Amino acid sequence: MNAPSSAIESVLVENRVFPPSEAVQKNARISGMPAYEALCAEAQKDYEGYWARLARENVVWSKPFTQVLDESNPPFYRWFADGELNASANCLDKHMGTAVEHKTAIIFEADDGQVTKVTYRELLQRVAQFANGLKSLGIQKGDRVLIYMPMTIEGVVAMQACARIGATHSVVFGGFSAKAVQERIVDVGASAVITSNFQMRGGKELPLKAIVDEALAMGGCEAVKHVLVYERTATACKMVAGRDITFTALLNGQSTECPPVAVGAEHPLFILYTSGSTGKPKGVQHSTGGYMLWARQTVNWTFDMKDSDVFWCTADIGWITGHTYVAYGPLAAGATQIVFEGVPTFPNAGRFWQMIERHGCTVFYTAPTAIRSLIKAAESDEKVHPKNWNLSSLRILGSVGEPINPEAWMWYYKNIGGERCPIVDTFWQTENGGHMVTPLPGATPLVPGSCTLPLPGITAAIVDESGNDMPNGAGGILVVKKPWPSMIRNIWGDPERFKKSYFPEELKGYYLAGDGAVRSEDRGYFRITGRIDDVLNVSGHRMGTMEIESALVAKTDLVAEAAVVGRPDDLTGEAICAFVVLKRPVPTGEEAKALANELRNWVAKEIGPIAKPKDIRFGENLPKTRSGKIMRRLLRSIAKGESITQDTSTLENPAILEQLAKTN
Ligand code: 6R9
Repeated sequence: MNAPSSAIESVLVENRVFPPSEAVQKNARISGMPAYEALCAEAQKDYEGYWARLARENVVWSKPFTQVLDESNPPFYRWFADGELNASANCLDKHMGTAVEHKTAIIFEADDGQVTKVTYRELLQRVAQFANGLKSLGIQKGDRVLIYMPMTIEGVVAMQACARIGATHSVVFGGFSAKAVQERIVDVGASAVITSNFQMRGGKELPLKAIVDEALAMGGCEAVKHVLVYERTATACKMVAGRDITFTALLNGQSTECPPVAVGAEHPLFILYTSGSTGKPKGVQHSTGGYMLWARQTVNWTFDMKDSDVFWCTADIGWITGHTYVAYGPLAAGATQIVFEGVPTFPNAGRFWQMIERHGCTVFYTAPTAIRSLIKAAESDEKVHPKNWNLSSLRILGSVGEPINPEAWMWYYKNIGGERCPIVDTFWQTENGGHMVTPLPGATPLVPGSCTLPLPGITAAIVDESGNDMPNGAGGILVVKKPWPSMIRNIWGDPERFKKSYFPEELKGYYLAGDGAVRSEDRGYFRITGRIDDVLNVSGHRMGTMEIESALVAKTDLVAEAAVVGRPDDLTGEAICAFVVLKRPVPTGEEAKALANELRNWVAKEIGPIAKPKDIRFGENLPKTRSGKIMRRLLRSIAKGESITQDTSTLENPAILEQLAKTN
């Protein structure tokens, strides 16, 4: 493990305090710090009793649980294990016969601006019909279904329909390559793939089904018996007879009623792949009961969701944020939400602000990287500045995915929130299931750049490498001391890696988040200082350096060796820098540019465009110790453009540093 990075630290310190607005505090579910503290005290006094209460209040159980936390086989914790429920019933059926039944569940805005709305009742019918379609193909409880879909109502329907019949879904972000799709199909053992002929992004029609075809042709996917194809656009795509079926054909004649299948609380609702510091992406396995509890509870606490709210989380369903805060949480809370197909810059960089005005959005949740790029756009073009739109409907703003720098925070606060809306800077991870450390809009005084305090019951702490508590003001490793209901249950098919990655022995059995953090001396507020492992955060997307290195060296005709590090980037948070040794002399000028581009495209093909290195530097060799270890610290300095001040005496070939620093 590297020491917590101080790279982003310099731009992250800000001491102004913004107490909760009175308007939000007045009717908030958690109103004022004493209310927050009372919940923390309740959790501390009777941990299991607290979670049992929340589980009863937030989840509809078809069979009530009698056990709360089962710690008999750590770290394989089980929650509410003898209880039974259905996640889809908790999002849809439970609203039938209530005021929510005919309320708008989803306001869908397509890439081209066309709007479609569905009520909770209609959504339930569509989910049930789709679930019947899945059943007609023989898909059933326990099967794994891979979903590779654009942001659409149909994407949410596909996830909910799997949940309804007890099939475990694994959603793959539409920006991942055929190779990445194939690896996930194989690892998860999918028997069906749900996809779309094309997706529309920024006015362009991009293929999805063709990528699935390519993935399936790579081999190892023999278990896939069905490919279900949503006809998003009128353009035809290749269909394989006997394997592929369109949504229209699948749904034809299917009933809009389908009883939800009750599953045990520990039944895997989904598996979502995320990058780790070593090896292939990890299939993060989540439960049904504990996950649903926290999805709903955090929507109600962090976003203080009210009946009248119009919620918009801009995350794609291919990421955890799109699972918890698009596909499940808002529906379980009975909220009206916006689902957006397109990109924030099409037809121009005012799209988000225009949509907030158009739909009367009240709670807006996005990533710092989007905010930073929209600041840049607004500063260079008056026409897309948010002041051109009426954003007075907003009452709460949220941030997720990476640290938000105080400058971006202040701009968001002033220009989007009109200095009226609290910003909830929510820290959490794929493995956490839902928010962990975050302000509560009606309670927590805000400090820009700080995710403030753990939610009640979340035992987040900062420790040293032996698991000892660090005092406020001293940085350390972020851990969670006690298991919590929505935590990761396993790495799919790899329990050993699960134990090693998240519960290293030296940390006393605590959950290791993989981030460095520090608590402020005055308030004990948490500030995340960045990953302490070899995971990069590029535009809020997690990328393993090893993953990108393996992709580069897989280009065996060209690449001999590669090392990948991150460097700070104003727009994307971190940028990917690759140092590459070719199987030919070090190129310069146009040749170097052409080869760098070839390698970027190669990485896009191996993993996806989000993994393309921004910088590629060529050298004869990499800086290594005499024992052959690549000195990444030095590479990080070179990537940042710093002069090397570290001790280089253990280097095998110090001259290489100069060469790498020169080429770009
Ligand atoms: C939800 C999500 C998790 C990593 C995490 C951390 C970073 C997320 C953050 C944040 C600072 C925040 N991260 N939220 N850092 N402040 N509010 O993003 O999950 O894709 O798994 O990424 O993102 O480094 O470890 P995931």
